[in-house]
Amino acid sequence: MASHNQAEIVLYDLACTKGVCFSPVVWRIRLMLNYKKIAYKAVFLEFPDIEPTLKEFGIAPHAQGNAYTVPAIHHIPSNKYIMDSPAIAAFLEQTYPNPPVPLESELGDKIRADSRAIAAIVLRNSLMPREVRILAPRAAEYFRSAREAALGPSLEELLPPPEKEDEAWAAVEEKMRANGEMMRTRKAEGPFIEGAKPGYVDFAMVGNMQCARVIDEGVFRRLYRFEGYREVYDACGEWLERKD
Ligand SMILES: N[C@@H](CCC(=O)N[C@@H](CS)C(=O)NCC(=O)O)C(=O)O
Repeated sequence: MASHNQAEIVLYDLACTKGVCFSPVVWRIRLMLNYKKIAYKAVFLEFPDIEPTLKEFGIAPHAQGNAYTVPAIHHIPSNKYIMDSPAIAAFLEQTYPNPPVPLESELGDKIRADSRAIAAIVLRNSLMPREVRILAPRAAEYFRSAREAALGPSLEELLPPPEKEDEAWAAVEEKMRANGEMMRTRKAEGPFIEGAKPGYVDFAMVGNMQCARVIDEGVFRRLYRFEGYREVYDACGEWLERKD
């Protein structure tokens, strides 16, 4: 792996008190950087510092939603700043085409859409109230007020008591199993969604799992126990090693 000193890319990441990457969206890009062995260094930003930092670079805000988000990158050789994971992924694929990371997958899109439809709420309720516990005080305050304003209940109210949380996961069990099985469609060719080689969709699914893992090992295990989820996660293990 190329050293941090010769970085061609500065990756703007989301800080947590564990000092490692945990944002699911940043993980997609990290997995791509690690897989392609691109030399990069990461700068961790606390939630309230994302906007002022990225604005200062002259990056145009998003038209909708939060104006500034991570991941963002500075590509040093071309002096380009890019925000938004799809734009960053497309840039990396064009600039560093080997090894290739296919950005499109019809099968993968179906798996991701189904996974969101099945588990988004249960996963959110398990993760969001725990996420606040790994943020530094200023970031935790920002996160809490933004999320509570958007959702209504307090973060603590979102987290069900243990038996209710088990029930909520049990209610999506069958559908999650079928979703995981779909990830094994090309198992004869290899462990990834499209078979032998990873694509962006594998990195998106594994990024979500790694986010869960950093926040709470127990929530991660609720995903990892499904066949398909487990194989893809394990097959990406090498590119999950660098987290800082
Ligand atoms: N569409 C963006 C979404 C990225 C995103 O939502 N990032 C979160 C961190 S996981 C963020 O930066 N939030 C800023 C905030 O909440 O103010 C992408 O794909 O890059």
